[in-house]
Amino acid sequence: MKRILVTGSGGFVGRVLVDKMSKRGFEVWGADRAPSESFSGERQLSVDLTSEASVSKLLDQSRPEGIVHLAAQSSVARSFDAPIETILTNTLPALYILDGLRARSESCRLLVIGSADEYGPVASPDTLPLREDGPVNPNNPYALAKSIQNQYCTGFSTLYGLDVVMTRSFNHTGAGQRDVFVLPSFARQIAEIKLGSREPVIRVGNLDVKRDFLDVRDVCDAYIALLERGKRGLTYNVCSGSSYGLRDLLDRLCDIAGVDVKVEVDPDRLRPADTPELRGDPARIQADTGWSPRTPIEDTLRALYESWERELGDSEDTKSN
Ligand code: A2R
Repeated sequence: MKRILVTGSGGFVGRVLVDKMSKRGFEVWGADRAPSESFSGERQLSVDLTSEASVSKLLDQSRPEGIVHLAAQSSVARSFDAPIETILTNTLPALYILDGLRARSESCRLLVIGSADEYGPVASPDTLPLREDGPVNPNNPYALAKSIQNQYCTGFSTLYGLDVVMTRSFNHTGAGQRDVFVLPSFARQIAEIKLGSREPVIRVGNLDVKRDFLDVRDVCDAYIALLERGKRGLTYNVCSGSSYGLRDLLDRLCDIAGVDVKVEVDPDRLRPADTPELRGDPARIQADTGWSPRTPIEDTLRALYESWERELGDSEDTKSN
């Protein structure tokens, strides 16, 4: 498998994945709504993946031997305000790709990215860590869409013998993630405080939740491992098996920056429904691919914080020049 199509190639994960795969000698094609700096020339295709005709053309142009389907409306918070857009964006592209592969009957492995959010609220801590064969119970529009996507990927794999592998990816972060997500939002505010452009007050949502966080670079290694060694028709947790409280991660970011802050809860940042703890069981991916995460959480937080300090510092320099 050499020629790989990455959808959502200009996004947070896509940029890291394209870089890693190119360095490992894959011929990488990228598809996204807008052109991205990671590519030059014909291997970058600007498409709206919610159009069946565009997806069909994309498959004909790139003729992939493997596809990593990342493209999505990726924000849970936004999904509450835009449920229809989220459900269409997070279901139609995979369906069109599956049907395109069915119609072409060419051998191509498809890796479809789902979410740990599909598991929904955890009824009791006894059900942790979450396993792939446990129940799903999506409680927001984003999770609902990802869960629908997982069901028809499984169905198409069985019904038509397509070579599909799915993930349920737990939280991940790192340099370059937008501040609509929780840790980049903390990192951005802390960097603003450090650079003197903000009072030492951080506005937060619910800090009493625990999440299983991975570094985006480890997540991309997991996707490559699943593309190469995942078992057809199976869903894999992409997770560390450990969870961290948001309060603890906020404290660690402040320590990295060397700032003292006051914390204020912002009601606009509280979600209508929140799951107290998400922690996955990585046994399946470890057994089938040998993958396990390698980046300590401290390194991830430092990379995230430093990327915001750099970005905000650069924009201050630009303003003052
Ligand atoms: O919406 P935009 O303009 O930011 O583009 C996003 C792109 N995308 C699409 N591309 C083509 N046709 C579409 N209909 C379409 N809808 C969205 O996918 C963006 O460039 C990319 C997603 O990047 P991020 O939002 O940065 O997501 P991230 O963190 O890279 O997540 C990758 C995957 C997603 O499936 C998440 O749901 C999952 O990992 O956690």
